[in-house]
Amino acid sequence: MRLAIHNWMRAETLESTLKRISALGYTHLEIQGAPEMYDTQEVKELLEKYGIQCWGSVTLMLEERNLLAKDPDQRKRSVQYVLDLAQMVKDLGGKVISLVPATVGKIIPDARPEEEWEWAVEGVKQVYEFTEANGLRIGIEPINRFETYFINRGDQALALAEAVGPNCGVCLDTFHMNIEEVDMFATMKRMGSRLVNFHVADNNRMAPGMGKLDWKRIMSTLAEIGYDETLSVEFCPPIDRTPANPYPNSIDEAPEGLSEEQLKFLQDHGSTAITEEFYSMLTQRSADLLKPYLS
Ligand code: LER
Ligand code: MN
Repeated sequence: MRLAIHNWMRAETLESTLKRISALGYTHLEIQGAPEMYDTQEVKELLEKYGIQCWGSVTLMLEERNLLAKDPDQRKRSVQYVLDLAQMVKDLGGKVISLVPATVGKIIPDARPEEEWEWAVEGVKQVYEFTEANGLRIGIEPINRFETYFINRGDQALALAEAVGPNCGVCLDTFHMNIEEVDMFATMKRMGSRLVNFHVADNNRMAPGMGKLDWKRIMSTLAEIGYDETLSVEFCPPIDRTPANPYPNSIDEAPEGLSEEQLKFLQDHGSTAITEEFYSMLTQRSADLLKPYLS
Protein backbone atom coordinates (compact mmCIF):
# COMPACT_ATOMS: atom_id res chain seq x y z
CA MET A 1 0.00 0.00 0.00
CA ARG A 2 1.36 3.44 -0.99
CA LEU A 3 0.66 6.94 0.33
CA ALA A 4 -0.42 9.71 -2.04
CA ILE A 5 -1.94 13.13 -1.56
CA HIS A 6 -4.00 15.50 -3.69
CA ASN A 7 -2.90 19.07 -4.37
CA TRP A 8 -6.13 20.94 -5.30
CA MET A 9 -6.86 21.91 -1.67
CA ARG A 10 -4.38 24.78 -1.56
CA ALA A 11 -3.12 27.15 -4.26
CA GLU A 12 0.68 26.97 -4.12
CA THR A 13 3.56 26.06 -6.42
CA LEU A 14 3.91 22.39 -7.24
CA GLU A 15 7.50 22.59 -5.95
CA SER A 16 6.41 23.68 -2.46
CA THR A 17 3.87 20.86 -2.35
CA LEU A 18 6.43 18.25 -3.43
CA LYS A 19 9.04 19.55 -0.98
CA ARG A 20 6.56 19.23 1.90
CA ILE A 21 5.14 15.83 1.04
CA SER A 22 8.49 14.16 0.30
CA ALA A 23 9.80 15.40 3.67
CA LEU A 24 6.73 13.86 5.35
CA GLY A 25 7.16 10.41 3.76
CA TYR A 26 4.60 10.54 0.96
CA THR A 27 5.72 8.72 -2.21
CA HIS A 28 2.94 9.67 -4.64
CA LEU A 29 0.92 12.63 -5.89
CA GLU A 30 -2.67 12.57 -7.18
CA ILE A 31 -2.23 15.69 -9.24
CA GLN A 32 -5.14 18.07 -9.65
CA GLY A 33 -6.98 17.72 -12.94
CA ALA A 34 -5.71 20.99 -14.43
CA PRO A 35 -3.76 19.90 -17.53
CA GLU A 36 -3.89 23.48 -18.81
CA MET A 37 -1.75 24.59 -15.84
CA TYR A 38 1.06 22.05 -16.15
CA ASP A 39 4.00 21.52 -18.50
CA THR A 40 4.45 17.77 -18.15
CA GLN A 41 8.19 17.88 -18.81
CA GLU A 42 8.64 20.41 -15.98
CA VAL A 43 6.38 18.36 -13.70
CA LYS A 44 8.36 15.20 -14.45
CA GLU A 45 11.60 16.96 -13.52
CA LEU A 46 10.12 18.22 -10.26
CA LEU A 47 8.71 14.80 -9.38
CA GLU A 48 12.13 13.29 -9.95
CA LYS A 49 13.87 16.04 -7.93
CA TYR A 50 11.72 15.18 -4.86
CA GLY A 51 11.48 11.42 -5.42
CA ILE A 52 7.69 11.50 -5.84
CA GLN A 53 5.72 9.51 -8.40
CA CYS A 54 2.48 10.47 -10.07
CA TRP A 55 -0.27 8.09 -8.89
CA GLY A 56 -2.93 9.70 -11.08
CA SER A 57 -5.21 12.69 -11.35
CA VAL A 58 -8.64 13.79 -10.13
CA THR A 59 -11.12 15.64 -12.31
CA LEU A 60 -11.85 19.21 -11.22
CA MET A 61 -15.41 19.46 -12.53
CA LEU A 62 -15.76 23.20 -12.19
CA GLU A 63 -17.39 25.80 -14.42
CA GLU A 64 -19.00 24.17 -17.49
CA ARG A 65 -17.30 20.78 -17.16
CA ASN A 66 -20.12 18.22 -17.20
CA LEU A 67 -20.33 14.87 -19.02
CA LEU A 68 -24.10 14.97 -18.78
CA ALA A 69 -24.76 18.53 -19.88
CA LYS A 70 -27.81 19.03 -22.11
CA ASP A 71 -25.74 20.86 -24.74
CA PRO A 72 -23.90 18.30 -26.93
CA ASP A 73 -21.02 20.70 -27.57
CA GLN A 74 -20.56 21.22 -23.85
CA ARG A 75 -20.49 17.43 -23.39
CA LYS A 76 -17.91 17.18 -26.16
CA ARG A 77 -15.70 19.84 -24.54
CA SER A 78 -16.07 18.06 -21.20
CA VAL A 79 -14.99 14.71 -22.67
CA GLN A 80 -12.02 16.46 -24.25
CA TYR A 81 -11.08 17.90 -20.83
CA VAL A 82 -11.02 14.41 -19.31
CA LEU A 83 -9.03 13.10 -22.30
CA ASP A 84 -6.47 15.89 -21.83
CA LEU A 85 -6.25 14.95 -18.15
CA ALA A 86 -5.77 11.29 -19.10
CA GLN A 87 -2.99 12.24 -21.52
CA MET A 88 -1.29 14.19 -18.69
CA VAL A 89 -1.50 11.13 -16.39
CA LYS A 90 0.00 8.97 -19.12
CA ASP A 91 2.82 11.45 -19.72
CA LEU A 92 3.58 11.60 -15.99
CA GLY A 93 3.66 7.80 -15.65
CA GLY A 94 0.49 7.74 -13.52
CA LYS A 95 -2.03 4.91 -13.27
CA VAL A 96 -5.52 6.20 -12.39
CA ILE A 97 -8.11 8.86 -13.11
CA SER A 98 -10.61 9.73 -10.37
CA LEU A 99 -13.61 10.70 -12.48
CA VAL A 100 -16.51 12.73 -11.16
CA PRO A 101 -18.95 12.81 -14.13
CA ALA A 102 -20.95 15.98 -13.43
CA THR A 103 -20.16 19.57 -12.40
CA VAL A 104 -19.32 19.86 -8.68
CA GLY A 105 -21.78 22.14 -6.92
CA LYS A 106 -24.51 21.59 -9.55
CA ILE A 107 -27.37 19.90 -7.70
CA ILE A 108 -30.24 20.53 -10.13
CA PRO A 109 -30.54 18.30 -13.21
CA ASP A 110 -31.01 19.60 -16.77
CA ALA A 111 -32.57 16.60 -18.48
CA ARG A 112 -34.41 13.30 -17.97
CA PRO A 113 -32.60 10.59 -15.93
CA GLU A 114 -32.46 8.19 -18.92
CA GLU A 115 -30.89 10.86 -21.14
CA GLU A 116 -28.31 11.83 -18.53
CA TRP A 117 -27.41 8.21 -17.88
CA GLU A 118 -26.91 7.59 -21.61
CA TRP A 119 -24.74 10.73 -21.96
CA ALA A 120 -22.63 9.71 -18.95
CA VAL A 121 -22.06 6.20 -20.34
CA GLU A 122 -21.23 7.61 -23.77
CA GLY A 123 -18.80 10.17 -22.37
CA VAL A 124 -16.98 7.81 -20.03
CA LYS A 125 -16.76 5.20 -22.82
CA GLN A 126 -14.78 7.67 -24.92
CA VAL A 127 -12.31 8.13 -22.06
CA TYR A 128 -12.27 4.36 -21.45
CA GLU A 129 -11.10 3.75 -25.02
CA PHE A 130 -8.04 5.90 -24.28
CA THR A 131 -7.37 4.42 -20.85
CA GLU A 132 -7.65 0.86 -22.14
CA ALA A 133 -5.19 1.64 -24.93
CA ASN A 134 -2.72 3.29 -22.53
CA GLY A 135 -2.71 1.07 -19.44
CA LEU A 136 -4.65 3.49 -17.23
CA ARG A 137 -7.68 2.83 -15.00
CA ILE A 138 -10.78 4.97 -14.55
CA GLY A 139 -12.25 5.20 -11.04
CA ILE A 140 -15.79 6.58 -11.10
CA GLU A 141 -16.06 8.56 -7.88
CA PRO A 142 -19.31 8.95 -5.92
CA ILE A 143 -19.46 12.25 -4.03
CA ASN A 144 -22.05 13.62 -1.60
CA ARG A 145 -25.46 15.09 -2.52
CA PHE A 146 -24.41 18.69 -1.77
CA GLU A 147 -21.76 18.43 -4.51
CA THR A 148 -23.75 16.49 -7.15
CA TYR A 149 -27.21 15.00 -7.75
CA PHE A 150 -25.81 12.28 -10.07
CA ILE A 151 -23.46 9.64 -8.48
CA ASN A 152 -23.52 9.69 -4.66
CA ARG A 153 -23.15 6.01 -3.68
CA GLY A 154 -20.86 3.12 -4.51
CA ASP A 155 -23.61 1.07 -6.12
CA GLN A 156 -24.39 3.89 -8.56
CA ALA A 157 -20.70 4.22 -9.47
CA LEU A 158 -20.49 0.44 -9.91
CA ALA A 159 -23.53 0.47 -12.23
CA LEU A 160 -21.90 3.16 -14.38
CA ALA A 161 -18.55 1.33 -14.41
CA GLU A 162 -20.29 -1.90 -15.48
CA ALA A 163 -22.15 -0.06 -18.24
CA VAL A 164 -18.82 1.34 -19.54
CA GLY A 165 -16.69 -1.81 -19.62
CA PRO A 166 -15.10 -4.72 -17.71
CA ASN A 167 -12.01 -2.73 -16.69
CA CYS A 168 -13.77 0.43 -15.66
CA GLY A 169 -13.38 0.90 -11.91
CA VAL A 170 -14.63 2.83 -8.92
CA CYS A 171 -12.86 5.31 -6.63
CA LEU A 172 -14.30 5.44 -3.11
CA ASP A 173 -13.82 8.36 -0.72
CA THR A 174 -14.27 7.91 3.06
CA PHE A 175 -15.64 11.44 3.58
CA HIS A 176 -18.38 11.01 0.99
CA MET A 177 -19.17 7.42 2.03
CA ASN A 178 -19.71 8.56 5.60
CA ILE A 179 -22.45 10.90 4.35
CA GLU A 180 -24.11 8.71 1.72
CA GLU A 181 -23.63 5.02 2.57
CA VAL A 182 -25.79 2.94 4.93
CA ASP A 183 -22.72 0.77 5.61
CA MET A 184 -19.47 1.94 4.09
CA PHE A 185 -17.75 -1.37 4.86
CA ALA A 186 -20.39 -3.36 2.94
CA THR A 187 -20.01 -0.92 0.05
CA MET A 188 -16.23 -1.37 0.01
CA LYS A 189 -16.70 -5.15 -0.10
CA ARG A 190 -19.23 -4.90 -2.92
CA MET A 191 -16.74 -3.02 -5.11
CA GLY A 192 -14.25 -5.90 -4.89
CA SER A 193 -11.68 -5.81 -7.71
CA ARG A 194 -13.35 -2.79 -9.33
CA LEU A 195 -11.97 -0.62 -6.51
CA VAL A 196 -9.04 1.15 -8.22
CA ASN A 197 -8.49 4.13 -5.91
CA PHE A 198 -9.29 5.14 -2.33
CA HIS A 199 -9.49 8.76 -1.15
CA VAL A 200 -9.09 9.35 2.58
CA ALA A 201 -10.19 12.09 4.92
CA ASP A 202 -12.12 11.97 8.19
CA ASN A 203 -15.89 12.52 8.56
CA ASN A 204 -15.35 16.28 9.03
CA ARG A 205 -12.99 16.29 6.03
CA MET A 206 -10.07 17.05 8.34
CA ALA A 207 -7.01 14.77 8.22
CA PRO A 208 -7.63 11.05 8.85
CA GLY A 209 -7.65 10.58 12.63
CA MET A 210 -9.03 14.04 13.37
CA GLY A 211 -12.66 12.91 13.30
CA LYS A 212 -14.70 9.84 14.27
CA LEU A 213 -14.06 7.34 11.47
CA ASP A 214 -12.84 3.84 12.42
CA TRP A 215 -9.51 3.72 10.51
CA LYS A 216 -8.52 0.32 11.86
CA ARG A 217 -11.72 -1.19 10.43
CA ILE A 218 -11.37 0.75 7.16
CA MET A 219 -7.87 -0.63 6.68
CA SER A 220 -8.80 -4.20 7.65
CA THR A 221 -11.71 -4.06 5.19
CA LEU A 222 -9.34 -2.91 2.43
CA ALA A 223 -7.07 -5.84 3.28
CA GLU A 224 -10.05 -8.20 3.24
CA ILE A 225 -10.99 -7.22 -0.33
CA GLY A 226 -7.34 -7.35 -1.42
CA TYR A 227 -7.01 -3.62 -2.14
CA ASP A 228 -3.30 -2.92 -1.89
CA GLU A 229 -2.84 0.05 -4.21
CA THR A 230 -2.78 3.59 -2.82
CA LEU A 231 -4.33 5.63 -0.02
CA SER A 232 -4.87 9.09 -1.50
CA VAL A 233 -5.19 11.85 1.10
CA GLU A 234 -7.84 14.45 0.27
CA PHE A 235 -8.71 16.54 3.29
CA CYS A 236 -10.58 19.79 2.75
CA PRO A 237 -11.13 21.47 6.11
CA PRO A 238 -14.37 23.22 7.00
CA ILE A 239 -14.26 26.99 7.51
CA ASP A 240 -14.47 28.19 11.12
CA ARG A 241 -14.67 31.97 11.44
CA THR A 242 -15.76 31.97 15.09
CA PRO A 243 -13.81 32.49 18.34
CA ALA A 244 -14.45 28.77 18.95
CA ASN A 245 -12.08 27.90 16.10
CA PRO A 246 -9.52 25.41 17.56
CA TYR A 247 -7.09 26.47 14.79
CA PRO A 248 -7.07 30.28 14.84
CA ASN A 249 -4.26 30.36 12.26
CA SER A 250 -6.19 28.30 9.67
CA ILE A 251 -7.72 30.84 7.29
CA ASP A 252 -5.49 32.57 4.79
CA GLU A 253 -6.96 36.06 4.51
CA ALA A 254 -4.63 37.10 1.69
CA PRO A 255 -4.08 34.03 -0.49
CA GLU A 256 -1.52 34.36 -3.29
CA GLY A 257 -2.02 32.86 -6.72
CA LEU A 258 -5.57 31.66 -6.05
CA SER A 259 -7.89 32.19 -9.02
CA GLU A 260 -11.57 33.03 -8.56
CA GLU A 261 -12.51 29.61 -9.98
CA GLN A 262 -10.20 27.82 -7.52
CA LEU A 263 -11.62 29.83 -4.62
CA LYS A 264 -15.17 29.02 -5.75
CA PHE A 265 -14.20 25.33 -6.02
CA LEU A 266 -12.94 25.41 -2.41
CA GLN A 267 -16.10 27.23 -1.32
CA ASP A 268 -18.25 24.66 -3.16
CA HIS A 269 -16.56 22.13 -0.86
CA GLY A 270 -17.44 24.09 2.28
CA SER A 271 -13.87 25.30 2.62
CA THR A 272 -11.69 28.28 1.70
CA ALA A 273 -8.04 29.40 1.34
CA ILE A 274 -5.99 28.01 4.23
CA THR A 275 -2.58 28.95 5.61
CA GLU A 276 0.55 26.95 4.83
CA GLU A 277 1.02 26.22 8.53
CA PHE A 278 -2.48 24.72 8.88
CA TYR A 279 -2.13 22.81 5.58
CA SER A 280 1.23 21.35 6.65
CA MET A 281 -0.25 20.25 9.97
CA LEU A 282 -3.08 18.40 8.14
CA THR A 283 -0.57 16.83 5.71
CA GLN A 284 1.57 15.64 8.62
CA ARG A 285 -1.36 14.34 10.69
CA SER A 286 -2.59 12.34 7.69
CA ALA A 287 0.81 10.71 7.20
CA ASP A 288 1.16 9.96 10.92
CA LEU A 289 -2.17 8.10 11.01
CA LEU A 290 -1.71 6.21 7.74
CA LYS A 291 1.99 5.26 7.74
CA PRO A 292 1.53 2.24 10.04
CA TYR A 293 -0.76 0.71 7.38
CA LEU A 294 1.69 1.07 4.47
CA SER A 295 3.64 -1.92 3.16
C1 LER B 1 -12.97 14.46 -5.59
O1 LER B 1 -12.10 13.45 -5.28
C2 LER B 1 -13.78 14.75 -4.45
O2 LER B 1 -13.75 14.09 -3.46
C3 LER B 1 -14.66 15.88 -4.57
O3 LER B 1 -15.09 16.29 -3.37
C4 LER B 1 -13.95 16.96 -5.30
O4 LER B 1 -14.51 17.34 -6.36
MN1 MN C 1 -12.42 12.31 -3.38
